[in-house]
Amino acid sequence: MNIHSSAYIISSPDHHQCPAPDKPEYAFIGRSNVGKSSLINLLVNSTRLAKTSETPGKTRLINHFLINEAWYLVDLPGYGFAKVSLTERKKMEKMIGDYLRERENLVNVFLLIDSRHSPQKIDLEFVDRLGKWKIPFCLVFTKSDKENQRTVNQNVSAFLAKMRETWQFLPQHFVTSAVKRTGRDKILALIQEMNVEFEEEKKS
Ligand SMILES: Nc1nc2c(ncn2[C@@H]2O[C@H](COP(=O)(O)OP(=O)(O)OP(=O)(O)O)[C@@H](O)[C@H]2O)c(=O)[nH]1
Ligand SMILES: [Mg+2]
Repeated sequence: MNIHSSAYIISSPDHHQCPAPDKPEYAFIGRSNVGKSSLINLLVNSTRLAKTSETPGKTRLINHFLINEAWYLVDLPGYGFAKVSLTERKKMEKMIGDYLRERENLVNVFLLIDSRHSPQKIDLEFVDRLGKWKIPFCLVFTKSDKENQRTVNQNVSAFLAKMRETWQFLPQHFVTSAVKRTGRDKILALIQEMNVEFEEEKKS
C-alpha cells in the first residue's frame, strides 16, 4: 500500500472523545519504550508524526493519526511503566482497557514485543487480556536490529510456544526494525486487506 498522506488528528484522554468511528482503525500497544511510536513513523514514512523518546512513558493519551484520508492509526501509552505513580498507572490502564473494549471501529490491535527478550510475564498477561476481551490482534517483534537473527528467532519461537500452551490458534506475527526499516510492507499489506474487509462489512 502506498502512503500518500498522514496527519495527526487528536489526543484523547478517553474513548468518548476519539474521532467518529466511521473509518477502520488499528491500535499499537505494548510495553513502554518497545517502539510503538517509531513503528507508526516507519509505516507512514515519517520521522516525526508520532513522538518518540528514549525516556519511557512519552505517550500518555490515545493519539489518532489519519492515513490516506481513509483509516486511523492509534498510538497508545505503553503498559508496565514503573516510574509513573500507581494512581496514574491505574488511570492509564483503565483508559487503554475501556478504549480497546468499547471502540467499535477498532479492526485490529498490533501488540508490540521487544525481540531482544525471552517471553515476559507482562506481555503474556496482556495477550490473555486481549483474548478474554475477544479483541483481534497480531504480534510485532520490534528492535530486531539490536540482536542477532538467531536470538530474535529464538525469542519469537519461545513466545509463540508459551502462547500455544493455552491458545488453540496463534495470531499472525511480524518482525520489525525501525532502524533497518524492515517489516513495513507486510504490515501495510495486512492493513490494506483488513480495510477492504471493513468496507465490505459496512455495505452488508
Ligand atoms: N535500534 C532500534 N531502536 C528502536 C527501534 N524502535 C524504537 N527504537 C528506539 O527505542 C526508543 C523508544 O521508542 P518509541 O517509539 O518512543 O517507543 P514507545 O513504545 O512509543 O514508547 P512510549 O510511548 O514511552 O511507551 C527510542 O529511543 C527509539 O529510537 C528499532 O527498531 N531499533
Ligand atoms: Mg510512544
